Amino acid sequence: MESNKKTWWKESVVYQIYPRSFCDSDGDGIGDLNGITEKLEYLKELGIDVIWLSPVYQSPNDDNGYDISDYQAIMKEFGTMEDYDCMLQKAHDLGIKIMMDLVVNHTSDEHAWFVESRKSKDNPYRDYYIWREGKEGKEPNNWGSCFGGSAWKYDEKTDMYFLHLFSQKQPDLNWDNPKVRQEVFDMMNWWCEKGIDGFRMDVISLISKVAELPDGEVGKSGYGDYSPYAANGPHVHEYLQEMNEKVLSKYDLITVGECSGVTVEEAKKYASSAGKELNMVFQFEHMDLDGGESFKWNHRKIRLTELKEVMSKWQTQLQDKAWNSLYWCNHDQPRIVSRLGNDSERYRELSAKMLGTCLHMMQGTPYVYQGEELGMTNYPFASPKDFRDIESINAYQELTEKGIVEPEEMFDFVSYKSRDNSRTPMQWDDSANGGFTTGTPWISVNPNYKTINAKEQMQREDSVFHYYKKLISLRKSHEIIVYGTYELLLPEDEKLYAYTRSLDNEKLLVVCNFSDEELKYELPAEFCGADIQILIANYQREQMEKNMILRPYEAVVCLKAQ
Ligand code: TEU
Repeated sequence: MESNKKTWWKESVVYQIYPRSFCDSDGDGIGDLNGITEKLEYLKELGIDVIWLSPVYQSPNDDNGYDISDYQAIMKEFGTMEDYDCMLQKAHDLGIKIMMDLVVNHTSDEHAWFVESRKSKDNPYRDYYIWREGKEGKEPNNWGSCFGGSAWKYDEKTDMYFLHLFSQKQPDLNWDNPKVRQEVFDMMNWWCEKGIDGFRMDVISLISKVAELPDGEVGKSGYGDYSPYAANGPHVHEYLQEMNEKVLSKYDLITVGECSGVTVEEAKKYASSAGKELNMVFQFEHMDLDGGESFKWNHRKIRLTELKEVMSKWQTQLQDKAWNSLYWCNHDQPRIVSRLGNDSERYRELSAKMLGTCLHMMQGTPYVYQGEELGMTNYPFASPKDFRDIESINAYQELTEKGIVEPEEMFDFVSYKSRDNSRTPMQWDDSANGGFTTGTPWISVNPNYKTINAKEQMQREDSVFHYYKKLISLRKSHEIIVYGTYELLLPEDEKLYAYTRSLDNEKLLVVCNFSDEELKYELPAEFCGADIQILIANYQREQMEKNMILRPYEAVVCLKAQ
């Protein structure tokens, strides 16, 4: 059956690198390509198959590289194209594939296309972007941008506005223009010819907007919501099928589309097993569970029952129809051990391992974000001046100035959810700056690097690092972890996440205690026999018992071969 087809990208584990914060080889305080090359052996040791590289292209860095001014050049701070080629070659020599970040919903306003586009109404590049006349001296519609304020910017030169769903320096490309699509496809082919192995597609669900650009429902910020008219828009599948035909289908690639606002039904189209668009999507439903009235800004904790419901929906409804991606972390999310686990000294490692277990035993392609394999934590921000991220800075300013949230409370919210939490430098060892740089880091290193760092964890058998290494290798030795069918147990339990996976004559049981309490757990009868093998556990555990006591944040996985 086509839908159950076995492929390498279903069996792979992906590791995301945020180059700015990974490893600095030249002491300028900013991570770079040579730094990545130096650390490839570390990743080999961890056992990952693919690196997703956040953008390394030329960029004025309004949004740390997600604002690209030249898709075929390397950002100066990161090195040169020769450095890139070296990194790619060495990765390939080690058997590691490279997945590039493709940011084509928008460019930088410093991209040559936009520089031309804004010159005049009849410039050949005018229609590369989305320009509109104002309405009665105001913006063309009420849409708010993701990073605060209006999604429109007035341009005096031609007395018109351009659309930017993200920052003012990230104008949206007009995908309805066939020339834009062709330019993007040519650029993608150029990278493929270089030998790269895949693409992670930034906000690809937003590329097709409803032509009339209608006003959206007004939220707390005072701006209208663009998503009903831009997310999973009218031609998105058509454009991706064209991309598949003109680029993707010609190479053996791994592709994942970042799809904010994607539903299971939409995902079945983007990532259908028929293979006409992408391999998989990043959905946001589990990450949005602790969202609130003012977007993501609050310190609500995710309820386990809700999390189980969402995860299980994706696991069961994509079965045989499409393929899942699995992630807790990326460069836009706070650290998972501080969010869903417990980052106290006592429970940090246990809960980090438990969370890794819960995710890595599911069906889909797992993504590990740099430092997740060490159980890295959120950053202890001391003042709003510590924020570096455009989203955090703008949100703090806008919501406090408008009196929507009190400054003290907003500081708490942003500290908890800021994207900067994941962007603090990778903690390599206990030397100055965690071994990330010999210079001054562009963003402060988390002071806990003296105890939480790669060097210490590589030397210690019971570390989070070694646990992740084992999770990754189990996936290689047990097909059931990749392909087994998922079934949730005890959906109403507020503290325990238990599920099974089944494949042919095998069955896997995954039990995770999400609380700091001891829990009683009655083992399903079929896992009570003597033939049960424990595959991995985060505490010492010799055997499964009928009446189990699960210790705080305990995780255990066992296998029954019939
Ligand atoms: O993120 C898109 C996206 O959905 C984010 O706006 C997300 O909602 C937000 O970061 C959560 O706080 C992608 C990139 O991953 C992000 O880093 C970029 O800033 C953004 O696109 C614009 O390119």
